[in-house]
Amino acid sequence: MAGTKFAYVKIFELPDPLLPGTYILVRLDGHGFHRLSQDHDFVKPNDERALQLMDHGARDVMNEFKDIMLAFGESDEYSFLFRKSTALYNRRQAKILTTVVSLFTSSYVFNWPRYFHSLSLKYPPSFDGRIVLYPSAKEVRDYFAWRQADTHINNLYNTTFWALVQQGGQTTTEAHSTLRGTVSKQKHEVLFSRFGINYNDIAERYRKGSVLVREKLTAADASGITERMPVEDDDPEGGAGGTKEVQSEKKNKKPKIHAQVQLYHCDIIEQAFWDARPYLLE
Ligand SMILES: Nc1nc2c(ncn2[C@@H]2O[C@H](COP(=O)(O)OP(=O)(O)OP(=O)(O)O)[C@@H](O)[C@H]2O)c(=O)[nH]1
Ligand SMILES: [Mg+2]
Repeated sequence: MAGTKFAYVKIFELPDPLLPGTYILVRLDGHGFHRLSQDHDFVKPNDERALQLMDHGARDVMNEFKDIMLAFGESDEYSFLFRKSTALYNRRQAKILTTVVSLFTSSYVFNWPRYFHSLSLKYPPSFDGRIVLYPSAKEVRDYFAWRQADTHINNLYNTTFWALVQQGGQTTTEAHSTLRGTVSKQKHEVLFSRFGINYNDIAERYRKGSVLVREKLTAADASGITERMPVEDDDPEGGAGGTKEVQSEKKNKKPKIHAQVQLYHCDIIEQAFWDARPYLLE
């Protein structure tokens, strides 16, 4: 079609490159999930099926885009961190954002029956998305700390709120007013003294959210891992080029390293998580 008198309209399509050498963070969030969760009888405060479906979508995204090093999910949102040197789609903003969000959404719909079985989707869900660029590792770490702190605050509130309603017989209005102005310690006390619930005994998935990490593992490491969803191996690391003999010599010397996407529900605010994985921010 090139060369037609209509082709000039192409000049209205402007480039939208993302600044080089910065961390690309994509965050998506379920659109209208307050209603969707009610319409599909999500368990309150946390629906294991819904959270696992979110994790599945995020894993599909990470298996497709190998430059995503880390993802964090809670409730109806997921954040993805690309390595700062990524050249994906020449760092075109719209292309990266729309492809990530649409792949996640189609995975959510595609895999829905795997988690919700005979409970069918009543209408098509959608997710919004945004890209934020971060200049240094500090902002990236603080971003993930912010999201995990949010998970904690929301989950403590929701757990106490629904205990008051479901076990304490309060109306939702009463539960809201019971909790108004309370600090975290008071919510812990309500949970323990009224309902015998020790907040720290609640599943880590709910307290800490989901952390998907592209881990570098030796075969020995990998065999010791117990919590794992079905994964695809990334391309094994190792030098390309050189003769076959040189390559096989290398293989004999170095343990074979695989990058695999692992799911954790661990602390990512503390230094230890990042110290153990310096490559995430390199
Ligand atoms: N019962 C239940 N509800 C959930 C769960 N996860 C998410 N939700 C619902 O999803 C909402 C997500 O919050 P928001 O993203 O602020 O609300 P939203 O309705 O999606 O609004 P927009 O994102 O602005 O479109 C929560 O407020 C809950 O109502 C879950 O595991 N169980
Ligand atoms: Mg939402």
